[in-house]
Amino acid sequence: MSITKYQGCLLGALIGDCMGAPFEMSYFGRNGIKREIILNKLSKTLEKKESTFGYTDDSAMTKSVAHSLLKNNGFSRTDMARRFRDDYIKEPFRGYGGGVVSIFQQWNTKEITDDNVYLPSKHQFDGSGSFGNGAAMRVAPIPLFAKSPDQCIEIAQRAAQLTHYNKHGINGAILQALAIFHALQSKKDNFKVDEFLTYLKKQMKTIEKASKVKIGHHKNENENIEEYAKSENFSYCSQLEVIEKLISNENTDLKTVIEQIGHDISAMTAVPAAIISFLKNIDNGFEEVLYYAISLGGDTDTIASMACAIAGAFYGAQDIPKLWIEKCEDSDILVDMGEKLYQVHS
Ligand code: R7I
Ligand code: MG
Ligand code: MG
Ligand code: MG
Repeated sequence: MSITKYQGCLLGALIGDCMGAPFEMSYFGRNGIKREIILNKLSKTLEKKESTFGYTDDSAMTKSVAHSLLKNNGFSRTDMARRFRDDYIKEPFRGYGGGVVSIFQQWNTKEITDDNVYLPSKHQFDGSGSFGNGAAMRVAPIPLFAKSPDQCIEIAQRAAQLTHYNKHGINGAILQALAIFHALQSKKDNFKVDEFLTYLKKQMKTIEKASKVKIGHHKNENENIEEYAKSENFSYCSQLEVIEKLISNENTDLKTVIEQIGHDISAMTAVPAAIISFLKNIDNGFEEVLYYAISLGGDTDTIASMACAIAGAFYGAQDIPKLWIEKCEDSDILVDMGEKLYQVHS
């Protein structure tokens, strides 16, 4: 594996977040966002010398995960939690999810220990845990650090549970981690979409066999987040089957993808939306993955971040436009972290 795949993955996560954020939630329609609108809005920042794209919670937490893994040479639940909390306190304006902030506040009332660190996340949403996409959105450094799929699954699960104790919140993070792990190992010239999906389905089948999930009936201010009710019967395996079906027809339009997969702040819709954005554009390159992910609308920063993290791990940093990298806040830090995560394996 080359270093540029590691750097490409983290740069992808950053760029998707930074360039997707200007569209987040503003176009929640079921028809997606038109390409001209996306190009037009992005070009304003890309063309103006002094303008840059700032990142949101997605990248803030991705950086915390990477720092923590590198510093501890592995997963430390207390260290990662402290970094999440401290980074939030330093920069609370990054657009964090509505529920997760209360976990940071609880961690701030007493010392975080091995015994108490998981308590706040277990109590979220009336004890059902959060199924927001926040554990998946920050997972990219884990598959870069892991030496095997099993280690990747194990760390993704424990890291997710710090804030998302819901089965779907956790399993969404595992699925995103495995998609990156597989993309990192893959070669551009012999990648097979069906093998990728078969691999993910096989892994998720085992993982999803675990305990039943309870869904809390938390009232949402945003009425457009419509997918939650479906979640009693939900499985990632069935989402992967829908992806397989949608991919097999070249003419599948945006509206159908949005209707059948979803695009909101739940892990259940956002992770599959990211995976289909990558797969549908596998022959078109990194830039097209970003445009497609944004065009789905909804939770654009997170879907684009996750799609581009997979794409960056697949293509490598050399396939990402230099200007895009330069325009995104702290891209030099992500490049450096990619190098350090690469060195873990040498
Ligand atoms: O998952 P999380 O970190 O949010 C990430 C999202 C990304 O789009 C970021 O870009 C940022 O904008 O936020 O934060 P959580 O607060 O755990 O979950 C996000 C939202 O999902 C919550 O505020 C709830 O609206 C919803 N949600 C639930 N609703 C009902 N019942 C999560 N879990 C539940 C639930 O069990
Ligand atoms: Mg965000
Ligand atoms: Mg947000
Ligand atoms: Mg988001």
